[in-house]
Amino acid sequence: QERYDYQQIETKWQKQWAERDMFKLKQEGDKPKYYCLEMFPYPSGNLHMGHVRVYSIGDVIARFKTMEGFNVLHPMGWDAFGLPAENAAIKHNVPPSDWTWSNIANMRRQLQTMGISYDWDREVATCHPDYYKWTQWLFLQLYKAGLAYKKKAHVNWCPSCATVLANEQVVDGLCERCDSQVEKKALAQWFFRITDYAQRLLDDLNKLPGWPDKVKTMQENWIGRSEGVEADFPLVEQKGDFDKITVYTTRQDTIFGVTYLVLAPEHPLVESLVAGNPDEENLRNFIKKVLSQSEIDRTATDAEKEGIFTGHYCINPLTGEKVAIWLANYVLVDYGTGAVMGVPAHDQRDFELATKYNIPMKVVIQPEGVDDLVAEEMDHAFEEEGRLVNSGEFNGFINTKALNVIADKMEAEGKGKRKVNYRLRDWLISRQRYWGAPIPIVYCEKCGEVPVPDEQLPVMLPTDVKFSPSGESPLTTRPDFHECTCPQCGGKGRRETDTMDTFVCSSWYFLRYCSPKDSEFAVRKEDADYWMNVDQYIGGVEHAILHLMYARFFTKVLYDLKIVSVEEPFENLLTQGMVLMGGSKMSKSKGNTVSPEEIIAKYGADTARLFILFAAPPERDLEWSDRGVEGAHRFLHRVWRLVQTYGDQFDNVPNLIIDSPDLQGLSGDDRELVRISHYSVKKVGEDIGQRFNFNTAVSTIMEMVNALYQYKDKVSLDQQNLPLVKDALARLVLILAPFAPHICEELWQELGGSDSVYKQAWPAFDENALVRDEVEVVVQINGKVREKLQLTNGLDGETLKAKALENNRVQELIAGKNVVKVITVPNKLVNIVVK
Ligand code: ANZ
Ligand code: ZN
Repeated sequence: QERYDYQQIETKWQKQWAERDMFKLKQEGDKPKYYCLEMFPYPSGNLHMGHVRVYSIGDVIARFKTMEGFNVLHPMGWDAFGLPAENAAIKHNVPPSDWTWSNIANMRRQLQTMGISYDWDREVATCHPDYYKWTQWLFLQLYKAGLAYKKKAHVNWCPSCATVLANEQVVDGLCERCDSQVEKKALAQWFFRITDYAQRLLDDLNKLPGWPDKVKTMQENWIGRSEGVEADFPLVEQKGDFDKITVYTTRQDTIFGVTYLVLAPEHPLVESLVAGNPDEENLRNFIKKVLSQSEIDRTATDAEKEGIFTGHYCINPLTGEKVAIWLANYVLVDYGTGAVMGVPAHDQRDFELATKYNIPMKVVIQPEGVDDLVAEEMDHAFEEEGRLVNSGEFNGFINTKALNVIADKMEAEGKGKRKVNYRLRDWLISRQRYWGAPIPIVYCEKCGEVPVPDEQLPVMLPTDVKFSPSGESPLTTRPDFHECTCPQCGGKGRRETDTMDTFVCSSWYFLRYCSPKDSEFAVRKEDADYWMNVDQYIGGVEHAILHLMYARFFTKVLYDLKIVSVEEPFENLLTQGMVLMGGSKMSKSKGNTVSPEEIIAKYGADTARLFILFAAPPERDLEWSDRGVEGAHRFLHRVWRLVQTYGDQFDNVPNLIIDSPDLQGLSGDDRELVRISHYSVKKVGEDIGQRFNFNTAVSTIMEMVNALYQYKDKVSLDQQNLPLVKDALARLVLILAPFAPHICEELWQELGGSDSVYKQAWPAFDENALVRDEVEVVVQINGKVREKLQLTNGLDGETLKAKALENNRVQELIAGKNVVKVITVPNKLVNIVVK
């Protein structure tokens, strides 16, 4: 074949691979296993370059590990529930399920044109009843273990649409659909008790040396462990059920500096402080205003601190002083105890509130050796280390040392207790949405909350739905869905109409891939035992916190329930960088995207893959470059032509790979050919297998191709060692195959290879072949590089000097000058000093 007809080649092999079930997993008993997983995509409609990048990376690894002799699990599926399908349904009047399945079909087709080695028989889609049946079953396992529970939580509520909004649907405090002011409404919501696992999720980060440090740090911060004290401030007068307020502080060393106390506006005590209060109206307006602010707006460091005095007081347990009780926006109800002691001199947020409302400040820490802080003169809080003052018996202590002493005293006197807190909250998993896995619970007037029995799963999501203009979930408006009988007493029941957060579906899909078709189990124990953990997980760093935390949580729960035997799901994690265009992330809204489909049509999938793997190391951002794509394309042409040059010259050369070449008696050029071939195999294998340096692997392959061309151009055909050339070309094709599988499959067949290139073993290399017979020695004159000599390895200094001085060019350059000195470094350098 003369021309590199990539379209014909790619179509042909994709078809043949499919017909021959090439990528169907065959679990061979004597091989070790390798589970290579890329984060599955949301079926938005079309692949984008970010997808091309992550799936190309995964495919190189999967193909390489297959060649290395592993049983490789390399599956693909769809994270298919979620809000965009509902929005599309409302906009275009198509049912979410139709929209989703047609997107899946399109994206599957696009992925297939990339030639990725997926076992499509293992495909899963989270919106398929065979999948969400098990999501529901897992929900029930958590429920039965006491890890799923219902409680009231504040959700975004659009009063005019009469519906709950996801955070993304609230734009600048307004409903995305109708622009009304969004309110916070307390509605009963389902939660998973991930906080029970906070400490384990934190501790076990130490068991993940194969994760990037930045991801582990993000998880650590998200878990946000802190050690402090819960301190009791007795109320001056009992209010309702309360006779004290418990605050959480990590800075009990500052307790003598407390000048007020703050409750979150949602704190349960607040109602009894407000009801009948002379300032009731203002207080209620304030509370309403704060509740309409998002948590982010309330807690951002630069957010305006706002508060209001309740008119009530409590008592500082250590000083006995009367302390005013305030409400403020920056205190959150669901962290610590929802109450904070205000120390304006030493906490910046408190400082800002106190300054704004003229609340007194009291300095209780002086900077060491300076001792001149005066409350009236401060322009920000003093938060550093120092010595305690105005702190009674603790005066003179270094504040960090006083932490323990004061905690001891409070515990001894029953005024407080040490407490560890986590920023991590329980996971709110219910969505008042249609396109998600229905939560398998029935409410019965007699029996209350009743779990749906296993044999009634899945609770099917109706797919023939119409949306009302408000976008309310069709589940709530369809009696045929929510009217049911109670599984326990047979009486009248009402089905839960909330569905699960899509993060629930994606928290266990890596397990389903181990037994994708099983009808008895979510995952078969023996399958999970064989395949887990995922050896290499690849995906975007945007999932560093939520998805990766939830997947770890699920794995730990399933470990505790003895469903799986591993405590961590992902042994190694690679977070690939973004694909940039002109320095910013490719995105539809910026209009700077390049369509993978067009690139593949124009240059072929092999070019697209090769470019994207060559353009940057996988963890770095990658700048899209048309020139780069063309370069990759030209390179493949060059590889093609090289093999074609030899054409029928190989007719009488039986070998492909020569395992241990006979190095004796080879000419210099043949010897170098062998060296380059073996060196390239070694280098590319290490770059892929040990470091994921795909870009340097590709440049090594490019250098190898250059060397092969040099050999071809330099040595006349009748002098060429054709068995060695064929060996070199076979090696080239094998090591390029993980990157550019179609062209390599075609060339492999042309070289006379048997079976598929995908089924070949990664070639071995011979250490002896790596040793250079010749080395390049640089000749400098007065320190400037003037000539390079190819010399036999290992010459001594005297010989080197002689070789350099007899060189023609060197003689020209030093003609008429005095050689003062010659310095030699064996195998490297000759420096001639002249005057
Ligand atoms: C008094 C104090 C003095 C504080 C001081 C800090 C500095 P971490 O480390 O994140 O756990 N806090 C406690 N509960 C809160 C809530 N629900 N909403 C907002 N803030 C809250 O932070 C603990 C500190 O954050 C606590 O220590 C408390 O303020 C505040 F010089 O108590 B501190
Ligand atoms: Zn009942």
